[in-house]
This record gives sequence, structure tokens and C-alpha cells, in this order.
Amino acid sequence: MSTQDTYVPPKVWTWDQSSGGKFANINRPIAGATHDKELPVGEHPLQLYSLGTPNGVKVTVLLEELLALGFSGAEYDAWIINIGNGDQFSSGFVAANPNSKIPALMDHSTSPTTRVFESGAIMVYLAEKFGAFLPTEPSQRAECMSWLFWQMGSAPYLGGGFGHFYAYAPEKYEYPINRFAMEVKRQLDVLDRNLAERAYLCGDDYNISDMANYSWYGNLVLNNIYESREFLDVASYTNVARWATQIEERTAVQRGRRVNRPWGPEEERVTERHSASDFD
Ligand SMILES: N[C@@H](CCC(=O)N[C@@H](CS)C(=O)NCC(=O)O)C(=O)O
Repeated sequence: MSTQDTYVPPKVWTWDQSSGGKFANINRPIAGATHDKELPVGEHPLQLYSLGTPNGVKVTVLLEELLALGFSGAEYDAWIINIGNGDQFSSGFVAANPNSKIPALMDHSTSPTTRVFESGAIMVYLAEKFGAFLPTEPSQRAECMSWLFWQMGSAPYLGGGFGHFYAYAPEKYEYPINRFAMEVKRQLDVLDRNLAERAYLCGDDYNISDMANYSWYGNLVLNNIYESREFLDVASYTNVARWATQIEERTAVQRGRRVNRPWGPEEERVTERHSASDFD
């Protein structure tokens, strides 16, 4: 019998700071800043404060795709926010994102400066600003928004649910692992069935919904996140793998994946990005 079976919740929940788990040292039940520190500002109008996790990669892939299309206004400075050290709780970061989670974007080309948080909102903001990777025809736009918001609503079950309990929790608990493995497999099947009939999520064209979903589900099927390739039998989702491989081969995607990444092979890391030469 696991400890889960014998746990009786108290009348009022209290914060047990020593609860264990990989992120126990940064998780808190309260919002707001823990310390005063301004965010650095570089020379470009777009300032990104992020980390190379799937939520961060969505935005750097989009920025690199915009630059590859020739939009020089998409040049950006990408500063690393080390969430393991609590950088997301600085006063400067909280002003950019009151939710204290990467990514956050500041656009200094507007007056006043525009702040955008939530990766999906940042993607829509940039796609609209440059008029790219978001269809304008209403029904195609609705399809793109549907798959984008599907990703925003679904991936927390993958990362915060399955990933947390399978890879990060202090012990392996059967109930949550079963529950979230079932849901992640259902989500992969949703994508797989859609991609059986379409090259990309919305049809023939690649757009922000593909970038957002690739960052999570593509990474899951191609790069073995949470070391769960075998457990989830990801190889059986052949259409997802085909679509993800196609996206991962894009030069802009290869670049975006490297930005703000302090792990992996040293020569591939671009921990801060200020110009295209940072990739050399
Ligand atoms: N819904 C948010 C989720 C962002 C998110 O969960 N970011 C994580 C890293 S992937 C984070 O900053 N975690 C820090 C923390 O929870 O303190 C988005 O898509 O932008």
C-alpha cells in the first residue's frame, strides 16, 4: 500500500516546505516578488526573459522563424531566467509577468512598452505584429487558434501532471502516473488522428499552432523527455513523429531550441542571445 492510500487531508491545508520533489525549493503557495532586482535591457526593441524549456522554446522558435522570413524587426535579446535559482521571483520579472513563469516578453517599440506573458499570448502578439504564421481568413484563423489553445490547455497535463509524477516526484505513485499517462496517450492520439489527414495541424501550412505543439509533443516523441519513450510507447504515434521530424529539421527550429538553454552539449548552448552571431 502506498502512502497515498493512507493520507487523510487536514481540515486546512498548510505549506510543508520540505515536501520533496525536484522543484520543492522554488514552489510556493503565494505570488509576488521575493527580492528587488531589475531586468536587464539590451539594444533591440524585443526583450525576451526566458529559459529553454518547451514553453520558452515556442517563442524563440517563432522569433527565429520570423527572422528567417526576413523580418528584421524581430531581432531580439533573450535573457536567461534561471527558475531553479528563483530568478522568476525578482521584482523586475514579476512586473513583466505577475505569474512568475517564463517566458515573458517586453516590446519597447510601443509607447508605453508592451508586456506580454503566457507563451500562447506572446505567439499571437508576435504573429499579429509581423503578419506571419497566423492565418487571416476567419475559419483558418479559428482552426489555428483552436490548436494553439488546445496545446495551452493540454500540455499542463503532460508537464505538470505526467512529467511531474513520472520523473520529478520524490516517489513513484501509481494513481497519478496512471491517470496522467492515460491522458497524455489520449492527447497523442488526438494529434495523431488529425495528422493522419494533414501535413500540419491546420492543413497544408505551418503556423504558430505547429510550433507550440511541436515544443511539447514533438519533443516528447523525438527527444524522450521525462525518459518516457518506452513507457508511453511514443513510437506508435507515427503521424506525430513524421510531423515533428519535419518541424525539427527546420533551421529556425534548430536555432530556437538552443536559445536560453544552460544544459546539453556545451557547443550547442546559446544561454543568452543578442544577435545572429551568437549561434556561431
Ligand atoms: N502557461 C504558461 C506556463 C509557463 C510555465 O509553466 N513556465 C515554467 C517553465 S516551463 C516556469 O517558469 N516555472 C517556474 C515556476 O513554476 O516557478 C505559459 O505557457 O507561458
